[in-house]
Amino acid sequence: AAVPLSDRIEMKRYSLDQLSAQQQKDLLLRPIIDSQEITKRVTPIMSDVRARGDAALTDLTKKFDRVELQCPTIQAPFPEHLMQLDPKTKAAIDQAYDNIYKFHDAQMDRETLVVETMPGVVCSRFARPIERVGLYVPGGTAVLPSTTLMLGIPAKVAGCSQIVIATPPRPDGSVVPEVMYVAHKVGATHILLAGGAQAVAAMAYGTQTVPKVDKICGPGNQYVTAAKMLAQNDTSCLVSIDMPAGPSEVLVIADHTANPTYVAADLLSQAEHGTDSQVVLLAVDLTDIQLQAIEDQVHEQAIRLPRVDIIRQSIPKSYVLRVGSLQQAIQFSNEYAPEHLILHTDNARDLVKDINNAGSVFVGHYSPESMGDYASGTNHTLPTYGYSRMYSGVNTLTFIKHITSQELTAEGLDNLGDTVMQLAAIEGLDAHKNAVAVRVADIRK
Ligand code: HSO
Ligand code: ZN
Repeated sequence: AAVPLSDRIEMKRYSLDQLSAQQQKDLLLRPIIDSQEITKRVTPIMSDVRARGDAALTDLTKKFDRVELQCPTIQAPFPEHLMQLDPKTKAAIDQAYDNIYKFHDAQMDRETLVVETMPGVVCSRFARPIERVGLYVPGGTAVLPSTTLMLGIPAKVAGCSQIVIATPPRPDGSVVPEVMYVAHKVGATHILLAGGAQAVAAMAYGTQTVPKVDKICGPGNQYVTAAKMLAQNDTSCLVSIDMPAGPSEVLVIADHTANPTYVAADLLSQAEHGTDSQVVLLAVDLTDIQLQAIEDQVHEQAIRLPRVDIIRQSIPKSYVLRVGSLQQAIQFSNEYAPEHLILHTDNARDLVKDINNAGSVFVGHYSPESMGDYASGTNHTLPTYGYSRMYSGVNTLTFIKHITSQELTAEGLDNLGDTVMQLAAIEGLDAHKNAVAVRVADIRK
């Protein structure tokens, strides 16, 4: 049946060859975030938690989440009756866990790197876990046990000894049982029942019941992101973060081999995340009829989705860009630097070598983003907002740092001593030079 045009859920349409250079650049931009305004609101929240600890946390949770808690934290071992799941859900979580664990475990570098740069000069590098980490699992419009998996598994694999999982409480003050089950599986030590900037502050500064952490990871809204950035800049709490975060995004490249139903389904799976989700379709040399088929599918599928109201806002902000060739598509995609890139093209695998910027790539017609979002093994905490230019998604390295070491023999010191003394002299740092000289004098006696 024909749908009234006014109600049609439609992306904007552009053609690359009809856009000026400036217009093309504008399409690469993400919505501007007014960070000053957000910082203004987040700063007092963080100061309050820092000053009053748990008391501030319970007050803020009452104010923002309308939940009254006796205590904001639950310590492991978590009560089993709070993680009861139906068998199908449990089996699904267990399978996802196994795949994600397998892929992240394989990323571990457990060997010490040892290089003898010169005879008697041995340099090494070895990994150590970041001891205490805070994982932020958003609440909001969706329950996210998957994010608990994506953050918790690499932290566990890396060997972090203290894992705090922060998540907003449900209206009755309880933890989502799926999140509790995953927290148990990944060996979390604490669950912090709080969201927003107050949760970040609690983990950054520590409270009476929340241990202070060394690194805070995980996606969140603008307040959470601002709080993470503020904490990272505050040397008094000495905490780092995984990456800056913006709204979730997908860029889809589709050529004539693309199945319109699949393409539309993938676009909508991203568009349903939030009203600010970014969805881009690059239509490679598609006829009007082929493009129309995708757009029809977007509308037809969207109106049947429970989250259609979110999609009604995110899809009209999104766009289709018609391009003449695959090379143009890849070039645009590399400049856009999407969080997710899905390739609905012939021989999609051959394109991967040309992709330089993307959080995660979904290759070919049978690789929807949903698989990576939940269970294939890759991580879904990925750089957004164009940050895939320089950031990786969460992985085991997120929870590890490397230490280097060196050991020189007398022969090594003798071999390299003159070079170091020369360089120290050039820098006018005589104490440096002497540290070598006093030893070399003995060796060369
Ligand atoms: N696509 C989201 C992750 C997610 N999807 C969680 C479903 N649940 C951001 O990468
Ligand atoms: Zn998703």
